[in-house]
Amino acid sequence: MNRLTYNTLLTALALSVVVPMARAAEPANPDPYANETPAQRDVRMQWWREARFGMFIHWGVYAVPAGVYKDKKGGAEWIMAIQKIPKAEYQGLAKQFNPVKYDPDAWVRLAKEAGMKYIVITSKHHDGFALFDSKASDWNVVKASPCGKDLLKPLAEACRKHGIKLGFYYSQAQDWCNKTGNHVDDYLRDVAVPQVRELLSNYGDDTPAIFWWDTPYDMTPQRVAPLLDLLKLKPGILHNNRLVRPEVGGDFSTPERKIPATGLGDRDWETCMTMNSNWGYVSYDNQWKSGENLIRNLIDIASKGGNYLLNIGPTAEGEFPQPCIDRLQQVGKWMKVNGEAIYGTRANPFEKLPFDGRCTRKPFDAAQGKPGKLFLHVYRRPANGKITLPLSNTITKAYLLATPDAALTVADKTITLPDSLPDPIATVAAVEIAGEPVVAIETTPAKGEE
Ligand code: FHN
Repeated sequence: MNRLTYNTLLTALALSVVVPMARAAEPANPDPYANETPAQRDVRMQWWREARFGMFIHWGVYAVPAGVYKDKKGGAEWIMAIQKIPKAEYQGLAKQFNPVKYDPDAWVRLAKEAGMKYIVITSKHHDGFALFDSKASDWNVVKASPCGKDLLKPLAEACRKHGIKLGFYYSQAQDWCNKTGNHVDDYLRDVAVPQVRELLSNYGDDTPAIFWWDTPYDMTPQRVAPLLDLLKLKPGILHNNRLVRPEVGGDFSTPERKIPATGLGDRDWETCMTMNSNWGYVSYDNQWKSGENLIRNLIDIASKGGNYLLNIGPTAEGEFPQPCIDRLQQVGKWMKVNGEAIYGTRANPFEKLPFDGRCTRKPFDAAQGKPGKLFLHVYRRPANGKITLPLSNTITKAYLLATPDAALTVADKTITLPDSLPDPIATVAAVEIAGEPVVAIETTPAKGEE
């Protein structure tokens, strides 16, 4: 074999070894839950599915104009964009953002008394103003406002004290002050990624429990990869579907201001909703939803297997508007009696309910020796006071959650309600059944069988 052929062979041999090693290794999937099993996911989601009810808080410099700028009404948290306020002028408003009445412990107690189990607060909305101390941008509450202190830290401490989970909302793609032009990649590199790292690192091992992305404009899998990867800083953290479009990823979908007619199948979901007509505080917005409406929304959402994230827009001084407090207390009063029919429940098993109301349920738990329970949320008492359930199961017991020691009359599949119902908004009857509900399919009798 001549020298040339020998060298050629050696080179080919070397390349046959080197090339595979040199081939770029497949980039690791940035999604921290890419390899999660359904059972692992159920464990991670359990507290959130149990919670069913949370508080959304939209708070920032936009609470200063509170919907009015130079005597013109329009916009809440979007006022800068809607009223085309020049950046320097808008940033000047931060000099008036001094929440001297901010009492995070009181906020958390109000949420807890309402029956809420978690809070999601806007750490940075589209205007770019951060409610936290950030090294990535001076446009934040510590450096740009007389407040001069991080507002998330005391809230995290109050949530920890009262056993409420805390989540951070973060607008990862829109930023009207920090992002110049369309340099989205520069913005992500210089502001969004460093700030998300700060939010995931600086508020304790348990905080945030949720990351709530929003408006994924111009987001691509490549652009969001570093943000997804950062979630590994908080093992077990939940995040929503709004990091990137199509909004099908994350741990739960987020229908906004609406309740899906029949839920979203097996997908976890959370309806976020304003208490009046705006997310951020608007001084003249008195379109408050009634307490009855809010309670029935909560029931309706739980009966379809979802969570309710109900919004508060605090004032620039750091207070919840009184109509919000009144409604939170009214919902809390109902939850004190009926929370068992909401927390940790699953969707209504029936095609059609034989009464005016909704149904939630808790599964039969053999390990704990707990019977299956149906919760009938009765909005209006049937004229004859009777409800016959299309069930094959045996009904072993029935009682109102308001009067658990007073058994209701049960005759086969029919329960008889008291002459008057204790709660005009929704009276809940708990119906214990043997096993998981087996819904009797209503069949119209064939010809001649009538
Ligand atoms: O543009 C935001 C809006 O201001 C608000 O934060 C809602 C809450 O879900 N999200 C976006 C609109 O979908």
